[in-house]
Amino acid sequence: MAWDKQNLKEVIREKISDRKLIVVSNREPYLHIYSGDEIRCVTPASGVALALDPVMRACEGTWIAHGSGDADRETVDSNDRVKVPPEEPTYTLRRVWLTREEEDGYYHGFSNEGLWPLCHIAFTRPTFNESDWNVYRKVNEKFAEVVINEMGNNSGFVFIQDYHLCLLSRILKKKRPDITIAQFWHIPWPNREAFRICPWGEEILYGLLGNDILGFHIRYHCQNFLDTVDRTIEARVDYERFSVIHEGKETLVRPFPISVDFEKINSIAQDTKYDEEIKKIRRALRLKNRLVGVGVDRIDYAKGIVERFKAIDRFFERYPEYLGRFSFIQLGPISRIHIHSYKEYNDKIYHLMTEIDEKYKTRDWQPIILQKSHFSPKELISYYRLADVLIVSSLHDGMNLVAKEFVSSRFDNGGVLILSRFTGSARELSEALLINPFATDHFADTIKRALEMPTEEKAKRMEKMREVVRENNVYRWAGKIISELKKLA
Ligand code: GDG
Repeated sequence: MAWDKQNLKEVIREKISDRKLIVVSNREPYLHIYSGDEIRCVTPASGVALALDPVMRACEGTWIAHGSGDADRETVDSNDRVKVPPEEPTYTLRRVWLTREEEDGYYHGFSNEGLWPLCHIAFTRPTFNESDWNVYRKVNEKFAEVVINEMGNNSGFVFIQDYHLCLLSRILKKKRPDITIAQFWHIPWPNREAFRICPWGEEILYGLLGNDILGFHIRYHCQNFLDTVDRTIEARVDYERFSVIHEGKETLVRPFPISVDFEKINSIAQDTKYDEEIKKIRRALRLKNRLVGVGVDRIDYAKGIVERFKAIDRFFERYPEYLGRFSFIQLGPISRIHIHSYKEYNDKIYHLMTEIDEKYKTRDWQPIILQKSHFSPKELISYYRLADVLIVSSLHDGMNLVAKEFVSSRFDNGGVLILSRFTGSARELSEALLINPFATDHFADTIKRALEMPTEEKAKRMEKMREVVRENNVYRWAGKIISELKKLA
């Protein structure tokens, strides 16, 4: 079956609409913010919100998340609830309030300074503070109380997002063994040697085993999780069924590769207004008729932006005939800037770009153009369409949606994707030019190969990748998880 928004809704109505569905995530799908004296409702550009929004609309469920907009408190009722989406209120958003200390310890601290680097093999050392861990535990308990409260006397399903809420399923199962719980882990699960350094590794594993289903993007991460459990705690790992049995309860461990809304991006990208937009960008950035490379990433060390710039430098050293003929545009919002390692990385990127620029630039040409701001999804499509080559060079990435967005927007079958082997996407997009971001010379040669690829080869590769993303779209991801959950209820 080809999945789309409509049949996802039907599957939900048929399978789970008789029971309550609660989604829990750190980030909320709708934020209220002040814009002068006015309050505006905005949606963070996240693939997860996009996939789960139709699910929530179809079953009129409840989404529980940290209320982080500065006008969020102004827009909820006395039970901290607000109906969303604003244009057609169908489901409930229940906001959880966190103090500055809670946000620091749980979000910036344990989640992003501890778990994020622990799970990404990116050679950035995790920081583990006992005080952050204690706050992380308390915040997970706080979320659990709100879930229990929202579930009331209903029986139902809970779908938890990501690494911010490792302990939630176990707390919930103790209080309400009747509810069926799934969690999706959006980042990689490392090998057991890497995981061993976490001082609270056992608690985290026990915490996750409260789930009935635990999903990762790829089978390899499932395998790593099973191995970690096998070597760390007292539990039975069943490698045949891909499951763990602990205290008589089974957790199924399954791959669900996340994706994007292919049809939506594909149809937006065909709007003729983009031809004008692309011309405008070419003029504004003085690109003339030069070949263009594009990168789109949150500024994060796991995305391998430094390695990408080094490869571009090597490319110009080796192939000076491209000086003045190729420019690389790096786009992306600054992220997690409160954290020292991110601030440092941000400075490093800027200095490296300046160094490379100084080395090669001419009066009317820059080798690397860095634009560290937030672009609208439509602006991103202009850049995807403009690119002769799109580069994703993550050192480690659960999936990487940028690669799939690029492929979805290239209805012209043009453009070449250079993709790191260490992304989940590389498993599906095997027609991309795969690279190891640490192998600078090969990476540099791959840029040359991409720029010189014959049109027919480009089209063949792109067509195949587009078929893969068209079929394995984000509605399929959500539909598969919902179908598995229903089997257990
Ligand atoms: C985690 C995992 C996994 C980027 N800049 C702008 C912008 N973006 C959008 C992209 C894309 C999204 O952000 C980034 O998605 P990724 O998949 O690349 O990465 P993470 O944020 O690290 O997400 C990752 C993902 O979860 C889903 O499971 O794939 O592996 O690390 O959609 O387009 N969007 C807008 N302006 C920007 O400037 N609007």
